[in-house]
Amino acid sequence: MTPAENGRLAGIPPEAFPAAARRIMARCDELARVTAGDGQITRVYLSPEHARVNRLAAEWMREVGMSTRLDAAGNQLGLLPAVDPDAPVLMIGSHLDTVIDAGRFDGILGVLMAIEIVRLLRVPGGDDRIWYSPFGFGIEVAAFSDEEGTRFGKALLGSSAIAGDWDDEWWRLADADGVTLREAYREFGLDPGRVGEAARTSEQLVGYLEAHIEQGPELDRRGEPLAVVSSIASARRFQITVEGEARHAGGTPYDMRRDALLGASEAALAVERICSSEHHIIGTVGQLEAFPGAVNVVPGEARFSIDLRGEFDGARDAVWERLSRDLDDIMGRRGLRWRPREVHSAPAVFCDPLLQDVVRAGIGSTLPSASEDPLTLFSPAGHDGMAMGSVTPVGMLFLRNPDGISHHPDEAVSAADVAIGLRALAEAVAHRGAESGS
Ligand code: HGY
Ligand code: MN
Ligand code: MN
Repeated sequence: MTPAENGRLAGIPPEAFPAAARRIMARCDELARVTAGDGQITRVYLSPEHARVNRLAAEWMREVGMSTRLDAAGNQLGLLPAVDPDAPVLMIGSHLDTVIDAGRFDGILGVLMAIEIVRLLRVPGGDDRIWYSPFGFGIEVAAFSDEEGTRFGKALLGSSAIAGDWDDEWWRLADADGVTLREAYREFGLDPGRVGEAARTSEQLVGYLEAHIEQGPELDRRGEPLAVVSSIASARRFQITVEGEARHAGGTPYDMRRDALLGASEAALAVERICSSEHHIIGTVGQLEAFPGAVNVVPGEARFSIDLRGEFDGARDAVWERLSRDLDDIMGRRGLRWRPREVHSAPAVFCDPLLQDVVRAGIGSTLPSASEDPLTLFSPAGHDGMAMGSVTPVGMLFLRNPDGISHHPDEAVSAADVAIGLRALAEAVAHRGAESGS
């Protein structure tokens, strides 16, 4: 029997799932040690740590029989081919980069689960040392190089390159040390002129599937381990500069002050007030700096970020218009000037109905009763599927994240949930295989 028989898993012993989950948990710990931060997990695009985790992921991909390559955008890829060498691939994966002082599962879990899916589903060829996908499509594991946008502000750089949506304007983006994206490519050993070679066509892909921790509390609150994702929020990110006047902190009366930090602070409160009053709109000010940054000087300049998300692009953009008008009022009243610079924009992505169905069937196979309906959730968190959605159908599986804490060292997932998640994901892939007639 092959794992694909009747679109259901067969011949996979039940203990294979917890064993794979234990391996994943140990590898999440191993990857957590590859960091630029002292006692923190911080791993950004095109850094020495990025190169090290790519090498580890490649080693683990080869161990389960995949051929590996680093693509032109620094994404680490592994291929389990179909018997037909011209067959398209189902891409499964997530990202290996992190935010600053991150948890150990965001992105990483999805890459490691994809590698275990290959181990669970692969079938031997005539020669026992060669492994194949049992389906009419190959399985390609993607360890995306940049999803978070931590280093250059613009997120989804790795998956955007694969989706063929590269914008040459991005080469001028610079990190906090002034290193441009173009320079960072060269330092990493990549050729900026060849980034287009990372692009894939719709014909080469069957779809993109990703498993990810939820990064919110819904599953934990409902006592469920898994959910199907219906859509991924649209996102825009801005860097705002506020200009006022730096003056003496003691000698300047309040009616003469043009305090840029107070304008920025009032703006941050406006972000909370406006976004929290709208359904499925979320706004966050995560960075705020005052200049010149002296204890006895009224801040003459302030810079802050706005991360704005929404279930629908139109509603998100309407909130940005409303926020802009509010900022005009706040700054005008305080004698300040402000200007926004948009550093990231990605549309909402709706998960493909067929891939939602196969993920739902996968989760269904793990439920005690066939009449239970798996939970469906919208994702306010961003994922590589936002970029991949422009080139291929996208499907996602969420795993319970206790207390919903993420982008924080306490981020967690249980080995038991990972084992259930693996079973659901393997079933989902097998169901997709059945749809392709294998
Ligand atoms: O910011 C996000 O939503 C994602 O975790 N990159
Ligand atoms: Mn993240
Ligand atoms: Mn992530």
